Amino acid sequence: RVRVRGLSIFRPIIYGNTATVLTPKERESLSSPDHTHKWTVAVRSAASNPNSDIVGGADDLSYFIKRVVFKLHETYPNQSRTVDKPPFEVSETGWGEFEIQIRITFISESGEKAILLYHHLKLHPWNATGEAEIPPLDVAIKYGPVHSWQYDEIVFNDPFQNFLSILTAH
Ligand code: SLL
Repeated sequence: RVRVRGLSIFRPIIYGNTATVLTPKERESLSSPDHTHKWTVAVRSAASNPNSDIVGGADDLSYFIKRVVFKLHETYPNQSRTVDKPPFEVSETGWGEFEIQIRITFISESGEKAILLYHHLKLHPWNATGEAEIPPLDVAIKYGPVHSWQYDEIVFNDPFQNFLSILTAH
């Protein structure tokens, strides 16, 4: 296997979460009555796909990502959630914010080590004063969904020739 020395190639991603307050009906249907929010944590492409009407996020990362493992808070059953195909995301309900560990494993052709990202699951809206005060649920509902996303670039230095071909062919 031949490396292309001196070359760097990157793929833009976004990772983070959206969260919504559960409606009283939704709370009733749960086995955990203390849960207040539903949320989705995800890793998506930040590149827009020219073949799609949807800009950003519509792109499939599985041509170079083999697996994403989301490690949730220990209060969750099956704390480590493995996702082997897109969309690389986990949806859950809960009551609290916590740090999510995101491990991204690349296709074997890459010869690359897995990378670790950390995302603070955000449930509560930021207020204008920047105070970390949790609003009452009826107020939070009026704010609407909370979005917390980060842009990042996965950089591959001196990539293997065949991995480079896979990346650029896409
Ligand atoms: C906090 N340090 O105290 C954080 C921990 C844990 C959140 C938050 C659900 C667990 C379940 C859940 O929301 N855990 O499945 O019951 O705020």
